[in-house]
Parts: sequence; structure tokens; C-alpha cells
Amino acid sequence: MNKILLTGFEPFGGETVNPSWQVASALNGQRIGGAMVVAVQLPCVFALALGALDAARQAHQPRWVLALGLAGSRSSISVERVAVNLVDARIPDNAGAQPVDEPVLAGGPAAYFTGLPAKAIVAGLQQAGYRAELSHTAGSYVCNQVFYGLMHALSLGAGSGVRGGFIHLPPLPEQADCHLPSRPMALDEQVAALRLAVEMLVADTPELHVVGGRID
Ligand code: PCA
Repeated sequence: MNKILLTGFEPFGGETVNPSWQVASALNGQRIGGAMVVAVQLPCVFALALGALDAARQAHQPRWVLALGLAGSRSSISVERVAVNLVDARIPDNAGAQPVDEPVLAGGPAAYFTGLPAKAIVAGLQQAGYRAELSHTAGSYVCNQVFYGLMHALSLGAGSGVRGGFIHLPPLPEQADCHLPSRPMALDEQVAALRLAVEMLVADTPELHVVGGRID
């Protein structure tokens, strides 16, 4: 059976939980729409995260790769559209490194677009009643690094048919240190939303060409 690799991050920035790993591990081992979910945790460490992702891809040979991370200041599930070749860390990573103005990949292209049907996933989530949005920046921290590295690796394997991308999740209600929205999304709701996103991805849902751009 085809596999989907779902990655989540360990807690970082002084938090004790990270919804991205809680969601990924909740779906681990489940069959969703004809695919088997394999969840792997990534370290929130610039020097290790991409190596861990590559090792997981080698080990599991997934047909889809969906990387998840926490966006502590957002209130919706954010389907990321673009990864940039930039690291500019606002806080140190879990190994104490805080690189500023470095490329993810020296000499690499400035950016990669997601391989997900991002607008279709946002629309599908919204129709099912979940708060979701299209995002044009995954930041400049470890999540963006992993997203960029993933899209770079998948571009090298163009033709292999592996599709992937990145989704940021909002904080859980118990993450009082984060900027909590008035109605935070509980873990159950995030898990259910991501199950639907995985279902749409493995069904090879085509992209929706509706307006999703922003002026600012
Ligand atoms: N969020 C951070 C890194 C790990 C995570 O879950 C980010 O958005 O870069």
C-alpha cells in the first residue's frame, strides 16, 4: 500500500507540547483513503531536521510527504504555498543555534512552491467547518527550512510522482504562552482536519483556481 509520510516537530521555544507532532502521531498507522500513514518526529534543530526528514523518506519510500509544524501566532490551519531559501531565526533552536540571514541551501533557487493542491485543501477544510487559510509565508525558522529542503528534494526526483508540502497548525488551547485565538482549535479538531487534508492529498485532488492572493 502507498504510504504518506506525516512529519511533526518536537516542542520548541520553551513549550512542552507541539500540536504538529500530536496530530501526526494520532494519525500514525491509520489507513486514509488507500494510503498508510507513517508519522515521524523531526527535531527542531537546524543542523538535524533535514537529515531526519531525508532518513525518513529513505526508510519509508512514501508516495506523499506532508510536513506539519506549529505556528504559534496563527489561529487557523495554514496551508503553505511557498518556501524560501532563507534562515533568519528569531529564537534559538533546540540546540541553541540562531542562524541569521543564511540560505537553506547555498546556490539554491530563491523559492519553491508547494506540491500540494493548496487552495483545494483550504476550500475543503473550510467547507467541512474548519478554520483554514492559504499562507504565503512559512516564516524563516526551522519549518520553512524543512519545507524548502523537502521541495528541493522532491524537485530533484521530478518524475517520481512524489507530492509534498507543508501545513502550519495553530496552538492548542493549553498553550497559554502562545497568542491564543478566541476559539482555539482543540487537538481532536486538528486531527480531524488533517485527516481530511490527507484524504484530499492522497485522492490526488486537483488544485482549485479560485482567488487566494493578497494585496498586503
Ligand atoms: N514550528 C516552528 C519550528 C517547529 C515548529 O513546529 C516554525 O514554524 O518554524
